[in-house]
Amino acid sequence: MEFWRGSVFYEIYMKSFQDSNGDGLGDFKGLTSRLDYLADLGIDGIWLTPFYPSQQVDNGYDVSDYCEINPDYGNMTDFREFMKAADARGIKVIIDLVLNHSSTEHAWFKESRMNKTNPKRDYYIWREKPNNWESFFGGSAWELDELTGEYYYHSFAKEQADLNWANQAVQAEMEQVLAFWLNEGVAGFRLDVINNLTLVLEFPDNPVVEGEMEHVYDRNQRGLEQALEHIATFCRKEREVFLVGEISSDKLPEIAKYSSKKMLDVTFNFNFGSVEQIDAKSVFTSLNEMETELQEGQWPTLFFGSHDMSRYTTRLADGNLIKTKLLAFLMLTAKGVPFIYYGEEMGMPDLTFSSVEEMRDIQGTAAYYQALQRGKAETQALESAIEKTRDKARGPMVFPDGKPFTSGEPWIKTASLQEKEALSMWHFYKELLTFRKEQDFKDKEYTSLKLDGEILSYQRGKILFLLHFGEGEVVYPFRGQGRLVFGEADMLETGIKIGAHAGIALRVED
Ligand code: TEU
Repeated sequence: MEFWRGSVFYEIYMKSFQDSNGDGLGDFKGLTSRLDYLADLGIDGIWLTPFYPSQQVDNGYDVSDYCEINPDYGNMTDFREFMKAADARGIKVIIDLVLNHSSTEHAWFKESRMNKTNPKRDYYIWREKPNNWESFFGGSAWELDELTGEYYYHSFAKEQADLNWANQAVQAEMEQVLAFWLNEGVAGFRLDVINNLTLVLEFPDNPVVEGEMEHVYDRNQRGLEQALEHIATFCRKEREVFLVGEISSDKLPEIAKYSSKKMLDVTFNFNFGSVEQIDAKSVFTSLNEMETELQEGQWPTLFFGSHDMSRYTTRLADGNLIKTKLLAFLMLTAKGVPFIYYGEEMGMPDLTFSSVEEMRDIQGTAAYYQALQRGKAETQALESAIEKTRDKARGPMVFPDGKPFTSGEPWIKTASLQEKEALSMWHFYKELLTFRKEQDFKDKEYTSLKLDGEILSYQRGKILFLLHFGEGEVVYPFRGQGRLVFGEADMLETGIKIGAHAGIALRVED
């Protein structure tokens, strides 16, 4: 079995995990000092957000050198020590790679913009005239560069110029980048917005329906499969390499196309990540969809949060840690590859904001200034910035041994998040991860997947999972022979009595 199929990954947002030198930014030395914490928690792999030199216009997703370490985070020696220490603890490391665009501060772009005949001109996408394509952060995706009087394409911020993947020279450069990090021992890559790689090179305008642009010609284009096959074949020349694709879509058929033995191992399934509400029925529908839309061997990802979205305890559980625990139980027991977002295990909620000065993320600040430009009042502009800012999920990590509980760090949203609750969350994650390790369901398909009222149930191997999404107690009419192996419930003559928002596991006999 491929190592990733039974693994639990843990996403670390570089800036906010652990600082070692008091400059207020996380770094590799800090991270290394926390590996024991992560090993003890019981995760198998780490996904690191970009740590390369960068202007930090989009938190490092604007890379200015693909084969170096941002000095804020340390140096290559620190990175190697981190890798060695992770390896010694059996923790695999996958790194975030931004193949779609680079920073405009990258040497390639600096050369590219010099003149129209520069050998690096075609590393990027230059046009005499823009079309109507919009950038993800708002406004035109084309920026006029005075130097040559042409426009370059940027599907994100104007400081993130899209690389021209149709150019073989760009592919060859990126192969060297992949080889560099593989040689450093990374177990795989999280490939950022990988579905933006290919474009319709005639650049037709995208249709606009009711004021909203439909991304018909700038995403998921022909040639993407070949590009991914090419990357995958290159990476897997010598060993197994885990490839996770970020395809910005919550539509399974769309993302499933790109996961196969020849392409990506898994593609992020944004379903749970983008929903605003969750209940037994919607989870049942989603899990069923994963069963019907994915072919044999295709494995879904399971996550509720990331650096791009509101934290799930706030978004889906109103900060109620009992409900949050049920979702954690789902993420770590359903079929798929779970990705824990740092701090979830402490029940960290979203940060709150009262002014745009407190924000760093371009998605929030851009929304603010664009609203003002459209003539909105300051309060409305702030509202939209608060809605959009991804900083809400990027607060400093609080460890169980940390002091912030007494000093009231800004990430503590309400007084109701007490040390006791956070620690109980942490214990829960640890127990669940230990349970996962001990039992043999991780690589198993579902032998049943059912919904009975507010109870979702699935069986994998010999373990039957019951997840109760409702209030109050219910009795689930279980008649077989079973032993409770996780969670709390009363085994009655008539069935199993389960409390509100509880998840339990039974080992059943044939
Ligand atoms: O995100 C790409 C992206 O479009 C996501 O924002 C996605 O659409 C959203 O999460 C779905 O809900 C990646 C990085 O994760 C993000 O932080 C960067 O800003 C972006 O690429 C540009 O590199």
